[in-house]
Amino acid sequence: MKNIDSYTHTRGESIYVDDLPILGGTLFAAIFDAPLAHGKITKLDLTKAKAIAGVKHIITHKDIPGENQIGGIFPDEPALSDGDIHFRGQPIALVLATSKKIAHEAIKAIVMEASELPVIVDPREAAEKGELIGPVRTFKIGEVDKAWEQCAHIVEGRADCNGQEHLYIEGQGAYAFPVENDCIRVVSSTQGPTQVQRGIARVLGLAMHKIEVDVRRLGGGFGGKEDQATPFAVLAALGAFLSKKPVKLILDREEDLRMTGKRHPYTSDFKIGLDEQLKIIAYEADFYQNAGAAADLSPAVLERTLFHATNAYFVPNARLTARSCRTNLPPNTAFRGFGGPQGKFVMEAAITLAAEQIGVDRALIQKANLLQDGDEFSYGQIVENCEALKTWEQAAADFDLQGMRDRVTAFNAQHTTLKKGLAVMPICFGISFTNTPMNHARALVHVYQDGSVGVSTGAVEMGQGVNTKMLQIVAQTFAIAPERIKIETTNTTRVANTSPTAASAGADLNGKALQIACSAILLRLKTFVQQQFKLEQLETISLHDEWVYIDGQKTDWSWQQLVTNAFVARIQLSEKGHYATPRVKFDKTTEKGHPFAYHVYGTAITEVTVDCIRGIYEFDRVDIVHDFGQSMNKMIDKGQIEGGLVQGMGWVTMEELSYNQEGRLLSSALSTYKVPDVFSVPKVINVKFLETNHSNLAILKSKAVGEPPLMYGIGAHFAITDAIKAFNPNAKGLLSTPMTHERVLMALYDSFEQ
Ligand code: MTE
Ligand code: LUZ
Ligand code: MOS
Repeated sequence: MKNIDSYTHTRGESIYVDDLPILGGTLFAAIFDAPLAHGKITKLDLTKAKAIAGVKHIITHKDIPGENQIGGIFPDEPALSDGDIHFRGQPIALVLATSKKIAHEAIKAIVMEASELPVIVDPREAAEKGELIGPVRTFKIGEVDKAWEQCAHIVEGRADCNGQEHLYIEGQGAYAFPVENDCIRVVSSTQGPTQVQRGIARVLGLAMHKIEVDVRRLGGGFGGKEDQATPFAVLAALGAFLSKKPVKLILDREEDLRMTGKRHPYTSDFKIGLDEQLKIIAYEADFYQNAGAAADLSPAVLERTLFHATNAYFVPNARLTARSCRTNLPPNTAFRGFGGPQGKFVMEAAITLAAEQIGVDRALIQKANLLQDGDEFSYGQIVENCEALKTWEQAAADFDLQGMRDRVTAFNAQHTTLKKGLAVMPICFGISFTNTPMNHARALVHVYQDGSVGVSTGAVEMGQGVNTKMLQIVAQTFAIAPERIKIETTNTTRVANTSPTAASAGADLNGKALQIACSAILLRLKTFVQQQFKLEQLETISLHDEWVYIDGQKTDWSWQQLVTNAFVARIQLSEKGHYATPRVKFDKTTEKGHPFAYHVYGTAITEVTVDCIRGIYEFDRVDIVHDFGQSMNKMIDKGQIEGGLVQGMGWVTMEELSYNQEGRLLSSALSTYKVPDVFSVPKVINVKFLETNHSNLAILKSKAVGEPPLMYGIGAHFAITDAIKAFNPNAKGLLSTPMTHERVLMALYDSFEQ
């Protein structure tokens, strides 16, 4: 089945926040944001700005009727600065004007003076100064201190990861409408409608039921709108509440780049020990997360770094320590993988360094240590239904890994200035919010008297196809045509208390709730048929292709007839469903538990050709075997693999997020921040479906697919460094991302001897 949005997308008819018809009286908002990274405001003069014709209001923290606070995990982030500045781009004042242009003119007319304080941008410096957010977390398994004695090989090193800009096509934005009795209705580009509702209620000092949040779809979120859509929706709502007019706030690209947080950069130290058989015996890692100026989701991201720090490998003795470090950058936030990629990268770096020192192919170490059923993760969960080795072996066989390696070696022997590199990248990603209480969802189904169906869930469509999957669940349960089903907007008055659509769990959680609701209606309808046809057993009734069957025989009741008759018989045709993931639990005091419903596995093989004169490279191919379970939509799921892969490749290759020592974003436009385009994606991407049929907690056994493929992209880094080593065995600095052309060129000629 096609993505149900494909028709309106390709015709340009899909509606985003900025496409909503403008209501009369609407005011346009713009944010005056901090021009320095750390300091105290000594003067804020709004007179000149207020005098501009068309400027209606300028709102500061003093105008906030409720609490000036938008922090989620910790209350450490004001909606508007109360005098202290902690990062460049921090919102200070909100201008409301009759046009966006006038609002931006007014921003320039605001006069501010501030005393400057020292700026920290480096997480290690922050840690030294005690600038930590939340507790230091440590996951432990085995006895790492004793285990070093059993190791034949021990290597130590440092690996750094850069941040990453989300670059959703639709920027942050919201449109807020005042409603009678001090209520607010907001259309927001958010992954978390309830987060937005709660944030607005808090800042306006209102009960949550006074706030309605509505989401049609997002032009991409990638985690960037899990928490960080909230501040902008809050500001729009604040404007609407105070002005009693509709208020529209849409960030321009450069504002969005400057004001919002990104993937967390990390710097990490590692030590790994292996025995003669290349088994990993011990692993120690210390992660320093660059959290930016406020907690946002950083503590949760930090936790997931620890969960995934050993990637798809069994490590019997490990000590993994992570600190969230407060710096003067915009608060960093969720980004596809949610700290997992940063954890996995360090493990891959450690294996690479070990392979180099021992003098073996790194793939030998990787394969020798893949997880197997019965192994234990550092957090206490036991490995079940493991597909690590299966995806590896199928990838190696189907794509002829040995043949590829031989061709690369032969190519490198024949060429001096062109070198090829190869890397295998296995992944293992846990599905569930690691914060157990978030793992539940609701759905609401109305069957209308003409047999058509309206569906609401807590899932937010952001391009990942979750609405199509929701529709498939309804179509399958009722055995009716897709045309009969409409997926409504995600709205807090229809489905309350939603978790954000995140952690790749949107389809599982909301799909299961939806299945429960649909099954209840179906049972009611079947019971009605049983009574009408005077049947002994309910089990003899089934629905196929819009018809009711009894004992396999078609009746003269169509779906539509059934619904109409049931309605006349006063049968309830609406239902809600609630689903809470069973089994999951995690105890933060012991750092042990069973946090994930299940894990997703896969293996990617990446081949690259590096031009060793210029430092540029091309990806010849990426071959993937991915564990989909029983994919419920192969086209959508394949798209998720391709998109995730390329996004991950961008992170480790060309996307260079750059802040200077004053905390100013240097890569502040798309002329200086490069993302993969049609010329830089791999020339060939093969995706093979490993189909498994375990009973698991995935919706219709179709495993979550959103985030895991991003981590295949890490293979691009190690394919490039493999090629560099073929040209210059002395090359250094290969354990940090991103491998931009400049950095490749420098590595190629680093201590170059020939
Ligand atoms: N795919 C598209 N096209 N756009 C997105 O914004 N977000 C990713 C992933 N795939 C995203 C995407 C992220 S970060 C997550 S958590 C999942 O989709 C969320 O959706 P799901 O839970 O329905 O998989
Ligand atoms: N968000 C969150 C996430 O709040 N908790 C998680 O565990 C998570 N994992 C991935 C992405 N977003
Ligand atoms: Mo995705 S980072 O869980 O929004």
